[in-house]
Amino acid sequence: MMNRNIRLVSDSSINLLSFEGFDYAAVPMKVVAGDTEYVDNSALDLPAMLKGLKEYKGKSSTACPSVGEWLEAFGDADEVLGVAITSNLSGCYNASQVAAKQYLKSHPNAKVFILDSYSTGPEMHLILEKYAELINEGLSFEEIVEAIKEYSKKTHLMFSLASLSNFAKNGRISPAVAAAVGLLNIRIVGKASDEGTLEPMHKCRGEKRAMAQLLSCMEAVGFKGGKVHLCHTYNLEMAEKFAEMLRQKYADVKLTIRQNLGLCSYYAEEGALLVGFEG
Ligand code: X90
Repeated sequence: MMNRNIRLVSDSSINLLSFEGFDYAAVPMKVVAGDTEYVDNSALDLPAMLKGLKEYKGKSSTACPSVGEWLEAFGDADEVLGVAITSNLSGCYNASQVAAKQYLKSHPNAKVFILDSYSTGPEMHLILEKYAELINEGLSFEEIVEAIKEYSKKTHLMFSLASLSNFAKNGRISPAVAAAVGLLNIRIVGKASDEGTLEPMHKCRGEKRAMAQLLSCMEAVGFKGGKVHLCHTYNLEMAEKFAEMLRQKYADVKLTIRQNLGLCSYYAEEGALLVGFEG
């Protein structure tokens, strides 16, 4: 079989800087506090970013990758397959689409497909792994695109967050929703909605209750074990406890635990647990 020149791409909200066995590039998001720009790539010093944000008194914000950064990530590949953070919370996907059009002008024989995940973080990781599987099965570009669209209907993102303050400050949830959180020891358990926005489902007192609620919400959308990716922001303890809960109930569960990178750490904030899973 002819060796295909395929590049997998994503943005840094996927929380993966490398992807074993594949030619892969992640375009970096940015977190901005005054004159300081934190670029969400392998050089980011996450503890320094969180410390800097705590000390910064002004309004911090984020920025998505530019068209040029996407183009750079496409490299010189014949086939570009990717996944981007929800277009309803970020301009990232739009930039990828503009980049795709430009890329095809300079590479008329190439093919580019970037999926709008309507989600982020560990659900995007599941999508990336599915691309890898489909490529390894030897499917054509067009077959992969169809299969990935189908697969993404079965994947989910749920989370437990201790604060929604950066979401609110940046106008990415309504003030009414934000006002309902921020109380001591209250966790919001929610999901990425079908439209790719943050949808709170429950307010829980303490992590233990949040974890029980998370699991029952997962089961309500058809979770029966299988692949799960957990991403946390300085809360390895909760991630490990939740992993143990899943293993106790579902012997066949296949879990990974990783730390959120810059963008997800900024919005999900400290203590967060994000769960990507198949329904
Ligand atoms: O373009 C930009 O500046 C980036 C904006 C990103 C906004 C959303 C980040 C979400 C990070 C937080 C927890 C899960 C929420 C899921 C909602 C789909 C992760």
